[in-house]
Amino acid sequence: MKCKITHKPIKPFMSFGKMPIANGFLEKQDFSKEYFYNMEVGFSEDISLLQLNDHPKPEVMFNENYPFFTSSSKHMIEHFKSYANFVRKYLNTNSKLIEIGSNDGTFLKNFSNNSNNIIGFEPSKNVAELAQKNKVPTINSFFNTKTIANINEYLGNTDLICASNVICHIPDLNDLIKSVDMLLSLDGTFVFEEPYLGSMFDQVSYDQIYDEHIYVFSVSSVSKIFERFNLYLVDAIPQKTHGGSMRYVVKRKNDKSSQIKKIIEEEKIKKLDQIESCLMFKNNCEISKKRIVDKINILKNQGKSICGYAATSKSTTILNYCQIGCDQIDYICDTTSEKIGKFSPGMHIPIKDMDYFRKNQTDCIYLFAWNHKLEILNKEKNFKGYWFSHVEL
Ligand code: DWN
Repeated sequence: MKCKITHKPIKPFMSFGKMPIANGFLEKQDFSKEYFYNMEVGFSEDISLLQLNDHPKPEVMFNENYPFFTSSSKHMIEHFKSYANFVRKYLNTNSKLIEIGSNDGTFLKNFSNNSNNIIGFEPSKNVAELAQKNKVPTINSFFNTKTIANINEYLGNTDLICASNVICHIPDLNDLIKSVDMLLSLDGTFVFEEPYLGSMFDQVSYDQIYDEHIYVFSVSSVSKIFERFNLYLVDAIPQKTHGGSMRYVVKRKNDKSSQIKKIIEEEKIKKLDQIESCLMFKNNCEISKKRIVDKINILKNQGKSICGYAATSKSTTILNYCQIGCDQIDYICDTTSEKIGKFSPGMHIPIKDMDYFRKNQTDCIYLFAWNHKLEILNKEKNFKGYWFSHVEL
């Protein structure tokens, strides 16, 4: 495999086996034509970046049927309000603002009184249409050097570009950074949040790795990547979202906060910038897999019934890597109408609505949306069964 940024050869350090499209929820009649790829990960020591080898084309993942809407979590709506308040300091009254991968407009809605100067780019048609319905100016396309040519007035004139859980989805990071460079004003700021490599390693939350997540970033990797383009990571602020994320602040001037230097030092101590930490992670994934498979087998041998809660993208990695299917899990409940009535990618577990969950309660629940545990356990406090997950709840 080749590093997607430097194009130098790197060796995969781990394979998760055959994987389907993480959000490819499907009907029974489509089982036989389901798409699979070999999910391998490698690490480029030059830029300290964990990355997928093979993955489906973006158009196969993000299209008119994309089944994830940011507003499906109340907690995330609140998070985006506070994120919007954080970035206001980079804007003045006439500033232009772009969001990359703006989904249903949850973040940009917080700037609705400035809607002449804001634009979201969202490649999934159904999701973009929902944002447009919510009166958030949205261009239904991928964000790249070609598509930004259509917003001439933003070139070199954009004070703020934001993204959340999106940059790791973009295969051609070189083109992405060129696009950011073409748009940003002289004192412009690029702020983005992504699941953090350090948190993934600490929790062994390997389900953060799937087709859409081509990269898992650290402060060291982001700093090295942007420097190649004369752009500089000037701040990094840890976030609690998605089981541990990092907010990155990038500017043209290299004026690093003391926090960055501290985090980079900590990453060096933990060897997050070297392959050693990946090899330890690989070992921990194998232990975690054995532990969860054994746990489920014990529950089943005791005659317990199990359902899954939230048909997350992440659950596709867990279910397929651990080969957990309908013999173990009766169904997965979820709030998303695009998933309900279909089957989970690869392992084909039926997806049911929340009404079904209330009427068909099982003894145990596998919480696949462990990253939303406070919100979900609070909402479901009447359910007296046993909650578990592969990460500590
Ligand atoms: O990066 C990504 C993140 C931000 O969102 C994308 N690649 C896709 C998606 O990943 P995910 O599916 O793992 O995200 P979540 O937010 O962990 O889970 C969302 C799913 O969980 C939706 O199908 C809705 C469901 N859900 C639910 O059924 N009840 C979520 C909550 C909070 C609930 O209460």
